[in-house]
Amino acid sequence: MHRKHKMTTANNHLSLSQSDLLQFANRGLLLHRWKFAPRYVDELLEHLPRLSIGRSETVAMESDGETARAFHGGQTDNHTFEQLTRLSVLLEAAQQILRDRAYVYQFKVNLKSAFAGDAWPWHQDYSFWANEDGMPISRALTAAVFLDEVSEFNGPMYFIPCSHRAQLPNGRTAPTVAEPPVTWQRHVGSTDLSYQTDRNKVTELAAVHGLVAAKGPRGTILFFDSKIVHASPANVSPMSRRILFITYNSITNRPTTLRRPAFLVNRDMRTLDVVEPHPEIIEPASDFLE
Ligand SMILES: O=C(O)CCC(=O)C(=O)O
Repeated sequence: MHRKHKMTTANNHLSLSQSDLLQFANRGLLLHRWKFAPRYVDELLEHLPRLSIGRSETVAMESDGETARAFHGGQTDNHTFEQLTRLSVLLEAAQQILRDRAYVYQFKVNLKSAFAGDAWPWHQDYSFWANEDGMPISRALTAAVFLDEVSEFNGPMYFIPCSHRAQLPNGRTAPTVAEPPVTWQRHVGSTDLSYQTDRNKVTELAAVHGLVAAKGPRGTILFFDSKIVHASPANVSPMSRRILFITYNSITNRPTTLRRPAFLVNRDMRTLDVVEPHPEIIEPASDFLE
């Protein structure tokens, strides 16, 4: 699809408002008032296979050994995805929340295939980034872009609002400490995810703050804090649930340990210029968090 992009700074009507920023600070998650239009989601889906072709080492598999669970990285080699990471509705918003210039720390698509997409146990993303990559502080966030409609049926993400402000250990709390080897697949796996949030803590936090399920139409944009406690159930439905995730990190918060592969921890830490989306690829979103 041809799009006329112009390089610019903030386009005010697409920017986050003060109340958006307050909501993110308080709850640790925010639904954007804008979403991507179906024709743009179609364009992203058309390019999706290119994130895996010839890049099998970057693809995580489900435990059945047959179904792809997630594609990692590849955005820097693909113009469509590279441009996506720069769009103001994502990058500008991330920079507003982080109050700093940002770069792409991680880029992935979780595929949650029909019938086969497995669960994600309760965890905080920052546990991985702190322990594995030496990310100094939690000044990072993730933008989720829904490539399929997400409903109560196809494995929506569950969040505990406000849990990003709880004092939780960043360490490994899964009952899997002694199991070598800790490969990168254990950072994206289902039952054996390396860093999980203690179930007693999840129970306590959920009793105070409740849970929300992130549901919405294709093109929905959702931001969540690197420390918010989240999970998702298996997808037993006949509908796939593909979500594209872009993690933005502050340029002053670069990781100190680069031992994981570049497709998990992007080595290109240069700041990005914001690109304004063509008006036809953006439309107002309606509320969906329950
Ligand atoms: O895709 C999902 O349902 C969960 C993803 C997630 O928790 C993560 O990538 O950290």
